[in-house]
This record gives sequence, structure tokens and C-alpha cells, in this order.
Amino acid sequence: MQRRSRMLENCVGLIFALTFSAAHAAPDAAALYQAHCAACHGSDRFGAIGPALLPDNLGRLGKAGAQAVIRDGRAGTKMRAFKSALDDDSIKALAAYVTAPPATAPVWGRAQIEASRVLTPEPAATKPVYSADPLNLFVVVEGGDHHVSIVDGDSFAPLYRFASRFALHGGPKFTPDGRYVFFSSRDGWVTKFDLWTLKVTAEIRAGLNSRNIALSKDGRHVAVANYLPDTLVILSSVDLSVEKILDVADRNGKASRVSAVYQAPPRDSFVVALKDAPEIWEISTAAQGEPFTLRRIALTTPLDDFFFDPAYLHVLGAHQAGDKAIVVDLDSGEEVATLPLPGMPHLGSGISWTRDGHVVMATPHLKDGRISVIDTTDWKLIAEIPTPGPGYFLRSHDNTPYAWADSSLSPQHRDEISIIDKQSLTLVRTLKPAPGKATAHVEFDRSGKHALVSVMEKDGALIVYDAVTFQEIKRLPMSKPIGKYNVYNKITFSQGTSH
Ligand code: DHE
Repeated sequence: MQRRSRMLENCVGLIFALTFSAAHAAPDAAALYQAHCAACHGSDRFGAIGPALLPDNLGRLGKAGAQAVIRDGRAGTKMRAFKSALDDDSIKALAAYVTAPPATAPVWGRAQIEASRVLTPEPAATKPVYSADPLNLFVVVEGGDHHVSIVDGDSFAPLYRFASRFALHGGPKFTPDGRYVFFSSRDGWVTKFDLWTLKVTAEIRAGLNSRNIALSKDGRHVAVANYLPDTLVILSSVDLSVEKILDVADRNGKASRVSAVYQAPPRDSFVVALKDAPEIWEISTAAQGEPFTLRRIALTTPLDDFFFDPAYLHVLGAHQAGDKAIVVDLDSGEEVATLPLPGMPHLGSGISWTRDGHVVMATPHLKDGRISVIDTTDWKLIAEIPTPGPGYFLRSHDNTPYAWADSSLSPQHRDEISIIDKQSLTLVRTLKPAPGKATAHVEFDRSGKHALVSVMEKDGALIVYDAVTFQEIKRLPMSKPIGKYNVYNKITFSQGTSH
């Protein structure tokens, strides 16, 4: 009896000790990472839909910054707040984990890039395998189930659908003749697709965490901007073979991530935004002379998210504080104007048009419900058009008097599209294509007579509107259609669309 009660005492003691120590044990950061972060940031922390979570990649964020982002999320991105799911100790442990070097250092150099390349024999073709106008196709990125749809821009009938790499991001880029399109995914894959034969012809993983791609003026080179590693990779557009890898570092040798790369056709160059260095890079793509020569433009502060004036003489870049933009003369390399733009302007979505004989540009904001309109002759802010909430995109076409903007970052107004008169700078109409559902990203057909809008939900849709009467013409069910791109508008560099 005595022995049994002593055993019972020991047992209770053991359970108490285990419970007590479990309650006070340090959180297992690696396990927390796999449970909460790995799906978006990759189980190896090399990045996937979200950026790589590695000290080099996180740059100046630091442990305290990482804790704040895990706790409160990051405005304007997919990073949500974890404060209701994780206690303070777990958040601290996770922040320490992602800001410490991984057991194995990530390496993604020429050997790894080249080994990833997949080539598919290209079927011979002298014309498209369909009768639709190949220059009036829409390429639609469906993020819900990671597919791409090709839609006829006259009948609005879907022609073809194929599985893409995970989490495509940014605008696909087209060869000047409109035959081939290149996609990039957040985890570094570049895909070449033939719009005549409707076949993927080549793929390569050019980085572990990539931002976007750009095609050279002649369509012969594809540049890939990477966050991880700190490289700009230049590929041949023919077979995606590696032509050059530039290690990106400032003039003192300090490495920098690449925010984005842009094609600048009138300059026959790529223009590169550096995330961690006060420099803009211009890389020549001219067929003559030394290939890919680098010119550094020194800045007073790092700038990213660029808008170019139509002649590509100036670039407007967002200050990383999100409250102003700086205009740089690309020929002289001088900073020629500073504009107060509180609200985190999304300059990459900027568009331009002519008003009162001047070229104006307009940009939405990621944190404020307004469209800022700027005169590009003197870089003065000429109007602030209120919208129901912050949004990502703005679109127009040379043949329409209107620009269409979303408010998809506003919890209350995410389903609204604002239609703005480009001359009076007033709101003329609000559309609610799918009440309660996030709606954003508009693209016009080749003629400018129709506007296609995305209902960006898993059970979403691509909605075709008459761009004059604003009446709905057709609704195609799609899985979270994100961006859609009209071949003609892209290859002609229409002022109403992003480039
Ligand atoms: Fe994008 C373009 C950066 C979040 C959908 N986005 C771009 C470009 C850049 C950029 C630099 C221009 C590349 C190009 O087209 O060549 N995006 C960023 C960010 O820094 C940001 C705010 C945070 C991040 O997660 O990286 C961000 N973007 C998003 C989204 O959450 C969106 C809405 C959905 C998604 O799939 O990620 C999104 N971004 C897009 C789209 C474009 C884009 C659809 C192309 C617009 C176009 O019409 O050309």
C-alpha cells in the first residue's frame, strides 16, 4: 500500500515536472518555422511565394524589425499578422531564427542555374495553331491554382490553359514581334512560352528569390532581377542559356539585392533598381560594342519601384520611406526633382497620357486612397484624386478617355473599381463587379473598346466590360486571376499600360 502511494507520488511529480518544464521550455523555432512560415517562404528558407528568410536577404530589417513584421504583418504584401496565432516568446524565437544564418549557406551560381535549365523541342510553325488574332491575345496569370490562360481578345473565348511555375509575379514580357512570352516566378523560375504553338519551350531557375524580368529592345536578352543571391542574370532569349551573371554590389563592394530590372527601349539598355545601395544601374544592350557594359548612377538614397517618362529621359523612383519620389535625369545622372507623395506610391503601376498639351503621369498608393497626377514637364503634382481606398493598379489605353483604378487594399472597398476622366481628373463611375470580393488589375483590348477586370479570388472571374458604356459583356470563371496582358498593348508600349 505504502509502495503504491509512493509510486503514485512519483508519478504525479513526474507529470508536474514535465508539464512545468513544457510550459517554460524555450519555443522550438525550427518547428514553429515549419508550421507557420514554410508554406510561403520555403522549408529551406530559400523563398517561394514569399521572400527568402535569410539574414542577407532580410537586409537592414534586424531582429526587432522581424518581430514587428511577424507580429503585425506587412502592409501591401501577402505577409499577414501572426499576433493572434503566436505568443510573444514564439514571435521572438522565430525572429531570431530567420535573422540567423542557416545551417547550410544558400548557393545559386552559374553551375546551379545551368543545371536547372529544361529545354523542350520546339515544334516547327509558320503560323499560329488557332485562327484568332495573335496580337490581340490576352495572357492571364491565374494565381489560385498557378495556371496561365490564353484568351482571344476579340471573342473573349479561352483558347488554352496550362500549369505555370508556382507564384508567377510581375508582368510577363513579350518579344517585339509578340510571338514569345516570358514569365518569372517569385522563386526564380523563368519560362519561355510560344504563343503560336501554345507550348513551353524552355525554363531555367535563375535565382532563389527573384523580383522580375525584362527583355532587351531587340528581344534577344532576358534580364532577371534577384533578391537572392544578389545577382542580375542575363539569359539568351532563344534558349534561356546564361549569357552573363553580374554580382550586384555598390561602388564600395557592399552587396545589394536587386529590386527590379526594366527595359528602356529608346536607350537600348536595361535600367536596374538596387534595394540596398544608393545607385541606379544602366546596362547597355546595344548589339555593337562591348556587351552589357555597366554605368552606375549615384543617388543620395536607394530608390525602387520606377516609372519612366515616355521618352525614357527621366525615371521617377520611390523613396523607401514611402513618403516621396525622386526624379533622376537618366542622361546627366542628376536628381532633378523631389515630390512629396505620402501614402507609398506604387510607381510601377504608373501610366501617362497627354493633358493640356503636357504629358502627365498618375500613380496609385499602397497606403492611401488617392491617385496622384504629376506633370512630367516640370515634375509638379497637379492633382490628388480621392478613391475609396488604397490600391495596386491603374490602367488606361490611348483610345479611351478614362483610367481605371482599384481599391483592393482597403478592407471595406476592395470590391470597387473607380473610373477616372483623364482630362477633368474627376471620378466618373464606380463599379462593383463582385460585391465583397477583391477586384483589381484592368487591361484593355487592342482597340481600347473593352476593359478586362480581375475578381482576384479563388472562385474568381475575368470580367469583360464595354469601355464606353461600362456594361458587363462577359464573365469567365477563373482561379484568382491576377494580371492579364494584351500582346499588342505590350509590344507597342501603350502609354496606358505598364511596361
Ligand atoms: Fe507586384 C508587378 C513588386 C505585391 C501583383 N510588382 C510588380 C513589379 C514589381 C512589383 C517590382 C514590376 C515587375 C514587372 O512587371 O516587371 N509587388 C511588388 C512588391 O514589392 C510588393 C508590394 C510586395 C511583394 O510581395 O513583393 C508586390 N504584386 C504584389 C501582390 O501582392 C500582387 C497584387 C499579387 C501577387 O501575385 O503577388 C502583385 N505585381 C503584381 C502584378 C504585376 C506586378 C499583377 C504586374 C502589373 C502589370 O500590369 O504589369
